Amino acid sequence: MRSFFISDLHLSAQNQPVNALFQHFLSEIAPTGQQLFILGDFFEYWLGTDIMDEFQRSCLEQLRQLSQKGIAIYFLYGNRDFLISQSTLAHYGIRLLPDISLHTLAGKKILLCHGDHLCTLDIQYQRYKKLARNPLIKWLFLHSTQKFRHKLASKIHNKNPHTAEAERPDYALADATEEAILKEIKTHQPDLIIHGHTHRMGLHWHTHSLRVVLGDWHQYGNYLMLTQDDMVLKSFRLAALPHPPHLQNGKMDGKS
Ligand SMILES: [Mn+2]
Repeated sequence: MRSFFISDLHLSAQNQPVNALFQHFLSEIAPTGQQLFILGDFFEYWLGTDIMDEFQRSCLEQLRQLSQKGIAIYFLYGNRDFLISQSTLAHYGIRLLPDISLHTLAGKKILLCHGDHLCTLDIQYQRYKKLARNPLIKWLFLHSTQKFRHKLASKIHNKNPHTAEAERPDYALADATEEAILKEIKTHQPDLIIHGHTHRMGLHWHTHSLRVVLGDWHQYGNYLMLTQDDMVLKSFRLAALPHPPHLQNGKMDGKS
């Protein structure tokens, strides 16, 4: 059994380089596994099934085709695509998981989450999340006019799109805190925690639990591959893409 884990692709019709990476992943990498876990922020934003664009539809349709090849596809919400309904996902052969989701894979107890709930010092974000996930607020948003939803999305979308992540004033606050991580470990005793959201790809030991942080997709696509014998956190790029400028000064760019 080979499982793949991805997150933070932030797919949108406007971001063709990332779409090209996703196409490569879909055709060459994902079909070599049996399970694909998408750990949130698959889309840059989701404004409702009634106004999904052709690009979003084709992404979901491609996942449906992957699922028809016998690959189980799981999805958990990120902060940008939590409005996709379970029934929309099911229509495309995708199974929705709760944000803290426990699995046994490759003989290991694995905790999957998007990762935003671990960033407990990001008070402003946690306040926003509480409001945005309120069922009444969600209902009101999804039933507001398309014009209003597009307007709000473009406001969020245009918020400092080119500010390097490490230069944001709240950068230090927007990482998973040791306290929140240890709380999850104490509650669930996982061998492995896998999450995204922070865009700080890496491996971290916390006592006996290993935490894998998936990377976001820009010049590189990133995934974790897990089998009984191997665990590989890997980045790939396409030959036609220019050399990533964000590595020249040792900082990663992007936005969470
Ligand atoms: Mn996120």
